[in-house]
Parts: sequence; C-alpha cells; structure tokens
Amino acid sequence: MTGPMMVGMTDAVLYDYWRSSASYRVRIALALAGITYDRCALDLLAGDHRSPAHLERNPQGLVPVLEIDGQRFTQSLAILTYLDVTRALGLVSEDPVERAYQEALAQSIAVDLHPVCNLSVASYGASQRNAEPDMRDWMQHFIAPGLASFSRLLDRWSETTYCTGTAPGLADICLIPQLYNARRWGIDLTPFPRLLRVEDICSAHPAFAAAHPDRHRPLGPAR
Ligand SMILES: N[C@@H](CCC(=O)N[C@@H](CS)C(=O)NCC(=O)O)C(=O)O
Repeated sequence: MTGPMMVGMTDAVLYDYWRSSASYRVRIALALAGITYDRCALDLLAGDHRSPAHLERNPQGLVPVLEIDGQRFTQSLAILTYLDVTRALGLVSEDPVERAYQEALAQSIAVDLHPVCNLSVASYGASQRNAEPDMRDWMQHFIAPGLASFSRLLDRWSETTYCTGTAPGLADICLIPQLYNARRWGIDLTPFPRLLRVEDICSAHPAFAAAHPDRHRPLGPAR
C-alpha cells in the first residue's frame, strides 16, 4: 500500500487507487454529499489489492471499498445508490421511467464498458496476445474466480433459501444465468455447494423455470 492513510476526524474511509474510475465515481459522490473521509491509497500496479488485508475488505480484490456508517461497502454503483438514498443526493430521478433511462445510461459505462478495460482483464488479454485465442480458457480464467468472490460475499447472509432471503432477489437473478454460463464453459462448480443449493431452489421456482434458456432456444442446431 502506498500513500499515507490520513487519519483525522472524518466520516468515512475510502480505499482507492488514484486513477481508478470506479473509485473516482465514489470520490465525486462523497464530495457531492459533503462527506469527509480518510483516504487509504492502494497501488494497483504493485498488487496491493490482492493482499490478504484487502481481500478481507473485498473478496473481489478490487477498489473502491468505502467504510461508512459502521458498514464496509464495495461496488461503486451500490455505494452511489447508498449515498444517494441516505444523503438525498438526487442522483437519479424519482420518476421510474426517467430513472430507468438514467440508470441505463450510467450502466453503459459502469457495467459494460468499464469491466473490459479494468486492470486484470486488460492484463490477461495482453498476456494472451501471441497465444491462440481460446474462448474456454478465457471464460474459465474469469468465471471461476468470479463465482468464488460471489460465494465469499454471500457469506454475509446466513443460508436460508435464496441468496439473501426467503424470496427471490437481485442476487439470485444475476447468479442463476451466470451458473448456466459457467456450465456451458465447463467450469467445475463443486467448490460452490451453497450456490448449487440456491440453484436447485431457483430451478423449482416457476419464474426461473420459465426464463431458462432451454425454454427459449431457437429451433435447429444450437448456436
Ligand atoms: N464494478 C466494480 C469495479 C471495480 C474495479 O474494477 N476496480 C478496478 C479499478 S477501477 C480495480 O480494482 N482493478 C483491479 C484489477 O483489475 O485487478 C465497481 O464499480 O466498484
């Protein structure tokens, strides 16, 4: 870890990297909210984010991480939503239609554009430059660790039925398609028994069953 951890009478601690755009988003929102914070600067190029201490903060090994209100949050969009709701920042419209369009606009960068440019993805891509491109290797390289991080994040919730409660939630809706995708690429799911139990429960739910790709597969050979 580089850079001093500036301790003072502040409201929060932000673990970030100066050039990280996800961290930059959170710094903007903190400033909009007038929240003072201690900054704990990690050096991504030195691998600080993969240290045991940081993996304890964020099993995904990414920045930003924000400690605030007695909580430790990861994921910049989740943090922005939290700050927006708790500090009334007005970052999105209250009108559901306008809000959906505004979120789509933001997500086009944060959810689609940004991930393919982040350090670990870009480094892996560059390291494969002279190798025969292998889709399966690529998928396995990212999906298995992604599911491992998801599992560790899920440890926050004691096991009930679905990921985070007794009714289907956002996490289930994202997990189930990803498990389907993992199987497609031959990823061994046995290290994730809890995810498989959630999958069993979701499979029995009519909404998940109705949405399964096999119910929507075009006629003819799979492509
Ligand atoms: N979706 C996450 C993405 C976080 C992310 O990718 N952070 C980058 C810096 S912008 C990072 O930590 N990269 C380290 C790596 O790729 O190994 C968020 O919005 O917080």
